[in-house]
Amino acid sequence: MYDAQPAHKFTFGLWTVGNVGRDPFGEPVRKPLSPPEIVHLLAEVGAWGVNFHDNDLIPIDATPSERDSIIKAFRGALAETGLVVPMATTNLFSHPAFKDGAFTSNDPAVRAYALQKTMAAMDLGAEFGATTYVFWGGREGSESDAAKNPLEGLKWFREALNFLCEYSLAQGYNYRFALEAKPNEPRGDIFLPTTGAMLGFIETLDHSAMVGVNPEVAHETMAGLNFAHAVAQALDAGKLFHIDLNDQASGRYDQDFRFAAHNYKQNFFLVKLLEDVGYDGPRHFDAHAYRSEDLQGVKDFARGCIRSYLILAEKARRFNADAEIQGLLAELKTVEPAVAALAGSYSPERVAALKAHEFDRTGLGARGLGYEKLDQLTFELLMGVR
Ligand code: DIG
Ligand code: MN
Ligand code: MN
Ligand code: MN
Repeated sequence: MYDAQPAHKFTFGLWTVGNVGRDPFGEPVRKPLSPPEIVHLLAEVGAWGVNFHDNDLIPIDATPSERDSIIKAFRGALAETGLVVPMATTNLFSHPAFKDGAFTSNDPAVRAYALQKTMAAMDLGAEFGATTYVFWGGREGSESDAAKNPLEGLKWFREALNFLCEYSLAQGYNYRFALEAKPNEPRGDIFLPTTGAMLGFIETLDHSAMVGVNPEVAHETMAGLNFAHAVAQALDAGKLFHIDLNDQASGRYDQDFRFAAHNYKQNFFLVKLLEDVGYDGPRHFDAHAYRSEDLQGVKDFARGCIRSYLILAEKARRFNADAEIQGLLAELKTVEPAVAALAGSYSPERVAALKAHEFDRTGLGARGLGYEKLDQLTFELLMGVR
């Protein structure tokens, strides 16, 4: 019941199980794994696909012959395991050149270099059949707003995305762009900090139809927001093009925990939402093992991401089949015919009916809604006692 199938489309980035445990206060604790080693590890734990930043696969200073042999070895591992590459992205945050951002750097040479690097990375992703291209603007922000006018930052970001949409179309790539929001870290503030902000920004782009979002659990949680609500807004707008699953304690730095490692309840409602709507995109785990872990621990981490998702999906099925829970929900949906007639879109008849209707606001206020029982039943279902 909790074994991954290809239809689940579980994916991991090379940088996730390849994370060597470096943090701002400590050196690596694990030896690096090569891309083929990562591909085989992901196949072993049941992943369907693997994603990469350009420099996860090809080191920024690789020679052309080194690049060719890396690509050959990676392609060989994909062929041996059957893993696919659904998503690619660009590392526009590690090299010092991007210390003040990439597309929104004050330096036009850096902005131009970011375009060049992204086009090359898009070419690389297309070589492996990637159809989603993620943009996470980790350095697109500021510590002091004295240094950069946020309006100018947004203009530059829009110019870059408009240019790269044109490039994708001109190349005949089948990319959909997915913008990933984060409120801060590594910058003091990152532009377009939430999925909602991204959805608003997308509508200002020349090719907004090919641009959606890649919400991440940890990032909306860092902003103190309800992640399932952010995903619902993306789904409502037809813009959930990808999703980064992990977990996070609110009010902390970006922890990128194993999926559902911290907030079972929030992630239950997220999985229920995705399963209820029949989400058919990749279920991407953008997370990494605790720094305490060795290679076995990294495999435990990856298996845990998958099993936790499947366990919560089974809980969602039980929630939907639970007679007592569904009975309570049905009661909430019970509406008197006279009130039901008031629903619907604007019409002069409806205006007249609304103006004429006698509402019993005392009765409306006095009605008990049964949410305590409903939430307790949900808790008991999650705790396995029903
Ligand atoms: C941060 O969560 C970002 C980077 O890991 C990457 O650019 C993107 C892809 O999932 N998420
Ligand atoms: Mn993150
Ligand atoms: Mn991350
Ligand atoms: Mn992410």
